[in-house]
Amino acid sequence: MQQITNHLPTAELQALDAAHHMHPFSTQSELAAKGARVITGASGVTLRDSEGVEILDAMAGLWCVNVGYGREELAEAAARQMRELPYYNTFFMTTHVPAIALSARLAELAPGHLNHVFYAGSGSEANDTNLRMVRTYWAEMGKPSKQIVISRWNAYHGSSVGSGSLGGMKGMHAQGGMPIPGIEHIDQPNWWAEGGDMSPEEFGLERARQLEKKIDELGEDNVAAFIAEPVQGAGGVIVAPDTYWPEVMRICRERDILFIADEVICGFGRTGQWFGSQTLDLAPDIMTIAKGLSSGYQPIGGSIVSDKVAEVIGATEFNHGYTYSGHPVACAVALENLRILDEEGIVTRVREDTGPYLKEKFEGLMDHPMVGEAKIVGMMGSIALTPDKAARARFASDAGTVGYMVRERCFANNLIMRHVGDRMIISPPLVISKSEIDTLIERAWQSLDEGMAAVKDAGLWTAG
Ligand code: PXG
Repeated sequence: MQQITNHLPTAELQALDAAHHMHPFSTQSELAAKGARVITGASGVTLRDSEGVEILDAMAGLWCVNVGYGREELAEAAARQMRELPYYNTFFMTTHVPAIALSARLAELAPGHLNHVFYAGSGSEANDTNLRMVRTYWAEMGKPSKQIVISRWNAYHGSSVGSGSLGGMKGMHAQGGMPIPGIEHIDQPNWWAEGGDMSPEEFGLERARQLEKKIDELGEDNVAAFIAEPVQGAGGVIVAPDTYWPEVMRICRERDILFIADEVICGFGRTGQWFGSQTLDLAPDIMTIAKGLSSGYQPIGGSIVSDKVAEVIGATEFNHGYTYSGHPVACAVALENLRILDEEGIVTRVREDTGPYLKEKFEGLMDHPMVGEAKIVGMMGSIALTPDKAARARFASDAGTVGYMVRERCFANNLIMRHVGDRMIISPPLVISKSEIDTLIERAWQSLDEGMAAVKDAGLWTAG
């Protein structure tokens, strides 16, 4: 068998990758022709590729490496736990110390009434758990007709059949028989793109009241829950107008439906508090967690469940669980990650120091002629690209054409900044320093300049 190491030439690694590795959310033939970028190492906020190039990772991997790359303590925690107890399950009346300790710590960190954790291996699995849990809750409450879950278009809740159905990505729904029955979608609170002549405040109320209308249309007796990300992440970092969430909370309360806050991106300091629900003053019955829970060092997700729901679910046998629910190594790493976030004051620093600094610099991108709006909460932000700021115009080309061109310039300038359609998004490691923030903004500005020139050269600088 061939030894495959970092020392092979990049082209050889790329050829092997294209021949045998099927990539998520990719067009394999395109990737094979172009060659994937091979990442070989990382430290802090910086990635290194197989050509020795250093790249500022303003996406924290996939929104998850909150404490940054290269933390020895996390490697140690994993090694220690692997030696002591590499695996045991939490089925059949057994438990182990890492799962106990992590659950107790999460109950301390989560808002008051959320004290119970059901583990999964990922955010997708956790949302599958949630779908079954809220339906089981209402069945056990003697209201078995309350089965429908309402979500939002353009939401991302995962890629399994259940969680992908909960999500509102039409491109995903077009493949493989999604959405499954019993899931309904309402519009997202994206004022810049969809607000028309309404003020942001009016628009926020209009979008929130779509939830009320949808519940009325379906009948309150048929609706189990509403699921939403506090700040929509993969949908383009969409921050709702201030009027939106208080109205949504009123509706959930009055209509007696459960609220699931998907904190997979917003959790663990991303918004400047432990959870996005705290930043936005939400009252979830269940929170979905993953990503920043372990800073991505181990695959782990879960649901933090309220006393109210846990009591009802706990009275019956919940026929659900995964081999890796509460995996001891993942739990040990997550616990150590939470210690680092806490003891090093990382969450507080995002809220009080580096977050406000990033906000000021990031909002400065509004001075660029191609940027129509800049939105940022803690350390997740987005800018809308436009050929005409005053009109909040979109480009005439297919959504994503211009965004992709700017992203290519970011790549060339050693900055990982993604595009979602024609919005550019960032979500850097929470440990990013002020001077690294300066570098991020400089590279972003340069990429916008170059991207704008490329768009004009291609004859695409027209409003649609
Ligand atoms: N909920 C939210 C809010 C997410 O962002 C999931 C659930 C699913 O988690 P897992 O661990 O199953 O991936 C996510 C994941 C992107 C991108 O392109 C975002 C995610 C995953 C993959 C790509 O921004 N978010």
